[in-house]
Amino acid sequence: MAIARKRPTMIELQPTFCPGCGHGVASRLLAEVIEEKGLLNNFVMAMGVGCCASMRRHWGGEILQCAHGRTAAAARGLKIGRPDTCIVTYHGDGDAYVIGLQETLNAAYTNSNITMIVVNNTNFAMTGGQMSWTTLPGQKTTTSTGAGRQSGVPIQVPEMIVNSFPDVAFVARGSTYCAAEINKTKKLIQTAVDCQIQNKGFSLVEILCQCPTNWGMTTQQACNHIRDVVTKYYPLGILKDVEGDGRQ
Ligand SMILES: Cc1ncc(C[n+]2csc(CCOP(=O)(O)OP(=O)(O)O)c2C)c(N)n1
Ligand code: SF4
Repeated sequence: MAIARKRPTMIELQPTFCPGCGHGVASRLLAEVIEEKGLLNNFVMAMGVGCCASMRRHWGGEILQCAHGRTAAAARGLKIGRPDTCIVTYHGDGDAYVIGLQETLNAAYTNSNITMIVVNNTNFAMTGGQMSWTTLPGQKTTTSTGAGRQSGVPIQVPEMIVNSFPDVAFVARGSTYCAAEINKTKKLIQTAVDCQIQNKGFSLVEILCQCPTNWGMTTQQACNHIRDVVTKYYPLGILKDVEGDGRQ
């Protein structure tokens, strides 16, 4: 028998992501974690520009809509002004790792006490599926047609952060491709938010999400693609936990 899960308070209306999109799952996990931790009235989402921006229509919590790529910098400023408020960025890989790479690295470099949630769907989805620095070798996009991406390597920002800035509190990668990984990803978000509440410093959870629309796949094909292909380039798991191993 299916178990009905209560809709999180912050998701006030039906989301308008494409059917099967991983954003719907990732953002719901964040909404569940914030509510379960009793932070509903002490939380601001610093939102990037991308498909996430459609959340302004259905998300009932406080949102700071940031300029494209400036999300981590805006979140840092917000945290300085409201140090007791839980500040979480929510954006895509284009926002956080391409146009906003400097802002993201600077937040990690300064070990800012914010949490970043980055949806990695290996393309600039909202603008029609252009190639991103996260695009896989051979992946076809609207700007890498024919044989697909032929040069460059997919950028691994979480790995870059833990290798460059070892003081950060928590960095991990999850996915929305199946129920088991969704449950694990929720625990990653819980831990990241805990780090911020306990003033332990910078935390980031990258979430590999399906984009059936721009990948030209069904939802099931897109989920299988993450499991079989995308995770080979972006391994799942915890890359850094200030508390050491064994917390999850
Ligand atoms: C300064 C600026 N440059 C470019 C754009 C156009 N733009 C809007 S969203 C977007 C890409 C979003 O991709 P991503 O952050 O990966 O999020 P996704 O839509 O894939 O979830 C781009 C290039 C913009 N709005 N502002
Ligand atoms: S274009 Fe892709 S990322 Fe954007 S809402 Fe649709 S499926 Fe989701």
